Amino acid sequence: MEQLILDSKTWLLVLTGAGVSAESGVPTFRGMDGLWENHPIEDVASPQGFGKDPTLVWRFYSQRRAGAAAVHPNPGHDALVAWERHLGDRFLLATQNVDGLHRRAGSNRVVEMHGNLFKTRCSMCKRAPFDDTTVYPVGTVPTCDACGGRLRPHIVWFGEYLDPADMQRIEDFALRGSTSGGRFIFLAAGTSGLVYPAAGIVDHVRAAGGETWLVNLDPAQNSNRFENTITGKSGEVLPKLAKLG
Ligand code: BJW
Ligand code: ZN
Repeated sequence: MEQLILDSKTWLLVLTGAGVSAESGVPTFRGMDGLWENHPIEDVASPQGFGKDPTLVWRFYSQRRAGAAAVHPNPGHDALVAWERHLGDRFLLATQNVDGLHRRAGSNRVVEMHGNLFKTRCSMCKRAPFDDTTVYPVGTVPTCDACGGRLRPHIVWFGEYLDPADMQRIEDFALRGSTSGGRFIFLAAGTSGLVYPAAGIVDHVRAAGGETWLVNLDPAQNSNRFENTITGKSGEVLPKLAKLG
């Protein structure tokens, strides 16, 4: 297998998706054919779906909270922790995963692009998102202590904008990496390349002169836009991929 050399001139931006948590036992989205209990994912992960049936949406997220709380990081998560320790501020992890497993593994320089399963916020007032591990009883919708409005998961749903501060952090890192005079690498792992804006990062990196790598079990929608592709499980490939120099 080709090796990724991570030395004192390397800047590394990593993007992860559901496939990285698959070996921990977290189901992927497209692995479920984009369905949860026969509901299209867009129905339980969109503001329209929440407006129509908030109890269904809370059942989906409560079930996922319980599932994510019961699993553990895998060797793919651990490899990324080791790379961050080696590269320090020349490393950034942008994850689409909301399960919190990267932080539990020990990653610190993490941007959770699609939010966090263990945070809740009010859909009505400006109260800040708060930590919440509650698995709400089926059929209930929690309400806000401050305004009485419906609480919702702190998740970026379809049709919602990602936090501009998160996107800025990724762009700033890419700019610093690509103008550093060193080697700027983008590596995506365990993601189908279907959901934007994450799926478009590869194009921005190539335009900025970066090197691109993909580690995925199946071909991704955007595979042909990567220069290096490795087919396999992230928990097996990532621990062997890098040579720390
Ligand atoms: C393994 C493995 C192993 C398995 N090892 N690999 C431009 C073009 C077209 C559409 C759009 C566009 N810009 C925006 C859109 C609309 C939309 C979008 O992208 N739609 C597409 C479906 C076409 N995007 C948005 O709405 C985004 N918002 C936005 O852009 O705002 C601006 C805007 C406003 C108003 C209107 C329009 C635009 C927000 C997207 C938020 C996505 N949210 C979700 C659900 C919430 C999170 C949650 O509840 O968990 O996030 S969708 C779902 O997909 C989830 C994931 O984070 C995301 C990505 O999925 P991921 O991680 O890639 O997982 P899978 O399952 O798809 O793939 C897993 C892969 O792993 C597979 O390939 C396997 O082979 C592999 N694998 N085991 C390695 N062991
Ligand atoms: Zn409120």
